[in-house]
Amino acid sequence: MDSTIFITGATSGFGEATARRFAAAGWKLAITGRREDRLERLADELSKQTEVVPLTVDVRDREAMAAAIESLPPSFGQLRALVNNAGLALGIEPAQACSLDQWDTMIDTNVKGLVYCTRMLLPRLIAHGAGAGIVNIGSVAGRWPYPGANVYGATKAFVRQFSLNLRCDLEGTGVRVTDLEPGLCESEFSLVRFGGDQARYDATYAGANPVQPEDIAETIHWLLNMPAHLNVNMLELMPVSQAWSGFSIHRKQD
Ligand code: NDP
Ligand code: 8X3
Repeated sequence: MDSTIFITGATSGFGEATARRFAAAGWKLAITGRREDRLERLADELSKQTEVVPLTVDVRDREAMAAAIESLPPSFGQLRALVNNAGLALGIEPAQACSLDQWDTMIDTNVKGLVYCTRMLLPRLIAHGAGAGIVNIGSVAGRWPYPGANVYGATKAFVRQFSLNLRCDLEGTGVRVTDLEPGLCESEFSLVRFGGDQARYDATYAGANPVQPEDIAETIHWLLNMPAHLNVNMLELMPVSQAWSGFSIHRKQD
């Protein structure tokens, strides 16, 4: 049987690199994103290698997601893999200075969008059975607190717990679930987070030799090609240049 993969957020960064990696490996792809021009361009390019179905859809729009999934051709009736990747961070201000609209957008995308895709695609993954897998893109921000991560980090903590809970519910189906938690990775993520500020983007990655989207794609490919009896529950991945600093202590001034 052909291998099929559904990747959300394939118009840039990890999702795009993952689409390229799996197309090169001969898997059939369903790819999503809101930016239709980019999605169509990628689909045209990868169609030379494999069957690609581009679905221009916002993961926050539950009805549109359902319609998009319903429109998949019969060859996607069974899915071997789902990569829940679409997501974003907006801002890095302290909670007391944050915009509630930005918090809504992160929760709607990173939490609600991810659970919509998962719930809607679970029957197709279960129909595949042994060897099928979900990779949810969490983050180090879901595990380690840092100033300004407030709601973004909390959405990724949700992703981790949801992934672990899915493992319990999917027992006996053969479907595996991994929460992949990257650290500093170079992608448009930081342009989005900093509202298009190129100088802040450059400063984020300067001299850090960050993880690249292709590294994430390779990791996802490895995860989804492990022997069918193995499940990597959580995987945290950082560049060697990144580590933790100590506790912060605010001291009274005399
Ligand atoms: P990019 O900004 O390069 O890619 C984000 C992707 O998500 C784009 O394809 C974008 O497509 C899509 N997306 C965003 N919002 C929506 C939406 N409402 N509906 C559909 N698609 C959406 O960032 P990355 O590749 O770095 O990020 C991918 C994932 O990895 C995110 O979940 C992010 O939180 C996570 N992550 C990133 C890290 C990093 O340092 N870069 C580290 C750890 C985790 P479009 O705009 O066309 O809709
Ligand atoms: C992205 C990694 O450290 O910028 O999830 O939050 S971080």
